[in-house]
Amino acid sequence: RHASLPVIELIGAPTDVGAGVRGTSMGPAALRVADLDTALRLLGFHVVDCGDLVGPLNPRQPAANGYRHLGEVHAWNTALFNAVLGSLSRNALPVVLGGDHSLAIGSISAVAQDCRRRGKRLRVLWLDAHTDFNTSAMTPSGNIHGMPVACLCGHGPMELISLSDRQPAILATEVRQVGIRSVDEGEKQFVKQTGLTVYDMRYIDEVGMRATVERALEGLDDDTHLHVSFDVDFLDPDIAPGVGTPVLGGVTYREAQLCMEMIADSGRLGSVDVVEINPARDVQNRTALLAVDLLSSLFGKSTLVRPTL
Ligand code: HAR
Ligand code: MN
Ligand code: MN
Ligand code: MN
Repeated sequence: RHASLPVIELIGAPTDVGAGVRGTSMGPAALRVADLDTALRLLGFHVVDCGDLVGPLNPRQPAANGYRHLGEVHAWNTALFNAVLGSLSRNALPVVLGGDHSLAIGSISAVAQDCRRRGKRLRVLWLDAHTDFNTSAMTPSGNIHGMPVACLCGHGPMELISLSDRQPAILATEVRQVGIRSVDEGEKQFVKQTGLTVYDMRYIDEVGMRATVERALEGLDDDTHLHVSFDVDFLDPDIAPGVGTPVLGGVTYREAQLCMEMIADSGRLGSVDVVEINPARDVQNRTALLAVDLLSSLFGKSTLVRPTL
């Protein structure tokens, strides 16, 4: 164990209230069964599993005023906001085990507030098939896991945009999205209008993952806190079938490894979400096992020493 490494705190958030498909509530258990803690300890980290947060069950209600389960999503995010803020105040590195991606509202609101307190800059790397930039006016589903980036940028219901001490919690210019390949029609216009930086799958096809991640991490300095929000549907469903909303044509195993290794090399990683693992859709826990493999790379595991390129 190395004293210079931060303590990693695992925070389970077993919920699917923000999703359309049930099952991401089993994500934290799947990651624990896949031995996430051991994988991180092997890299020299001190790992504290804080256990699971407690929140409301899925009431299986239809959308009301453009939102499904707004009260329940708010309850989970309030609990997560407090847990992540506590973890950061202890100078630990929180890893949120989701749960659906609506949880990023609470985790990133806490990260943003902690950055302001410390006078740090923030960069959010959003690894996802989806931009998650819907609002109640444009959502095709009412599922709030399709809305977290919009909420964080100040476009959403009062209870979800005002968790942190400032509104909006973050600026769109602090976000870089990678792996995108499913954007709804209204959402597409809103992404363009907002000027969100999106490196979609075509971009990765054309310039490669190396140049993509270089650009997404451009401008990081010693005082930047890097938050990685890892929606596992970023990965191609052939290698990661255990997700609620799989989209064809995702990131390959090698591309994902390179992406994680380059983030590790930046030395700026400060907090992580691992979300949207759905064990009910998985095959022998392979999606959680793959996530653990990739998280090891994200936290600095490499095959040998880093080659000089
Ligand atoms: N865009 C769709 C919607 O808003 C689905 C997006 C949610 N799925 C996710 N998020 N896994 O990344 O309903
Ligand atoms: Mn220990
Ligand atoms: Mn997502
Ligand atoms: Mn997604």
